[in-house]
Amino acid sequence: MGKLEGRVAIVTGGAQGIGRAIVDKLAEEGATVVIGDVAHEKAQEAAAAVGGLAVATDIAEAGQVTRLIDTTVERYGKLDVLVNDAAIVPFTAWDDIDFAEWRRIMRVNLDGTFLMCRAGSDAMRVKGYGRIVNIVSNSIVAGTPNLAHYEASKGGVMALTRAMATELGKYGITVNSVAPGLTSNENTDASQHADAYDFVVSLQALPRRGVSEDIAPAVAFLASEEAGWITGQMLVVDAGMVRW
Ligand code: 4PL
Repeated sequence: MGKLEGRVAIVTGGAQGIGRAIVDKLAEEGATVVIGDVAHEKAQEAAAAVGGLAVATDIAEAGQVTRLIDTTVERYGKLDVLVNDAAIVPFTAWDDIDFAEWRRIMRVNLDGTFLMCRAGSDAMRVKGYGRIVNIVSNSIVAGTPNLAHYEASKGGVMALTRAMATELGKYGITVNSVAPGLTSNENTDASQHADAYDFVVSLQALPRRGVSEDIAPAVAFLASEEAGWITGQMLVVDAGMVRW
């Protein structure tokens, strides 16, 4: 019996990368999973593989967020778990971050996560139960270069997580974040971040390059009923690169 048996979960960004591994893990633990992603074809493929549903969603559009939540509740009757994984992972030197580039990242990573939390927590309150897990990054502790706007957005999500934990505890809702380190997946492999794989491993206590499947178990734990006395926390999952 999985630890998410009978639970209904939304995973944004579940079409690929870390989000896809989270979808597979939550389903393996018994959850019904709905994927909200702009990469709709890949999302449909990922959802079909676990008997779930994909709803084409740009999380930065309030109307699309409402549609994702409403579709989930109409189809499956409730919302127990919300994993906010959808994000843009840029690689931009500080000198090249103009205001348009800053807003491009903030719009999705911070504004979009806010919209999902705002609507998702309302749906959870109906049942007096909820688990929100926001995916951030260990780079907000490390100050990793070429990610200043991304780190500002993820630092915002970490702080939002703490504030929401305080206000939503009385409704049976926990709100935590998981902070992955650099992991190899189809997207990072194809990016300039791949050049840092060996350097990052040299900073880790555990000298092995991470993959998406290294992150998903921490998310499943915080999304489970047994994590019910943990809220407002950031769990760093990065082989010991940073100590928080
Ligand atoms: C250490 O979250 O945490 C590169 C790219 N290096 O996205 C990240 C580190 C990246 C990170 C991240």
